[in-house]
Amino acid sequence: MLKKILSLASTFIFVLTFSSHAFAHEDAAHVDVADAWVRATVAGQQGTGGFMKLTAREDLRLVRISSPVAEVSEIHEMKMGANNVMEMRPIAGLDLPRGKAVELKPGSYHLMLMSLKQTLAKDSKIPVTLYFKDSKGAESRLNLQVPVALAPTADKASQPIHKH
Ligand SMILES: [Cu+2]
Repeated sequence: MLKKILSLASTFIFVLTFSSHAFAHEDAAHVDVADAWVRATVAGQQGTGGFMKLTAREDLRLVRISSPVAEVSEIHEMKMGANNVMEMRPIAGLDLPRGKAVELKPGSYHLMLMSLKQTLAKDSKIPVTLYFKDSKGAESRLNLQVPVALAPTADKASQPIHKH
């Protein structure tokens, strides 16, 4: 009987711990997210980018992303290629050293949503899930509702969505 109570108590504590994380549902990664936004699209547009500042509370690596609004979701890097042309390409992962803010921004690292299933209207929000691996290879994830905006400072929708 005591055992049962103890196990119930620990379940309760577990639930409390996780639900106190305002923005993270399920098995939340230890990552703070700030200034997240996804660029709005026009009808028929195939792809768009997502941007945010990620600060991990332990050494983590962003290994993949997903969103129900896109057939294909990738982590991209943009940099100057040959002939002084900006090029972007998918990368296998993005290291997030503990305590260091890593910025995903236009012209640099970004989340790439392709083969969009819908137009992303300004001032709406879309679900995006980030998947991380820690130094031991354990996976965790973070479910976000990311504001859709025209530019980072266009309006309030692009203000930080995750605060402690
Ligand atoms: Cu891209």
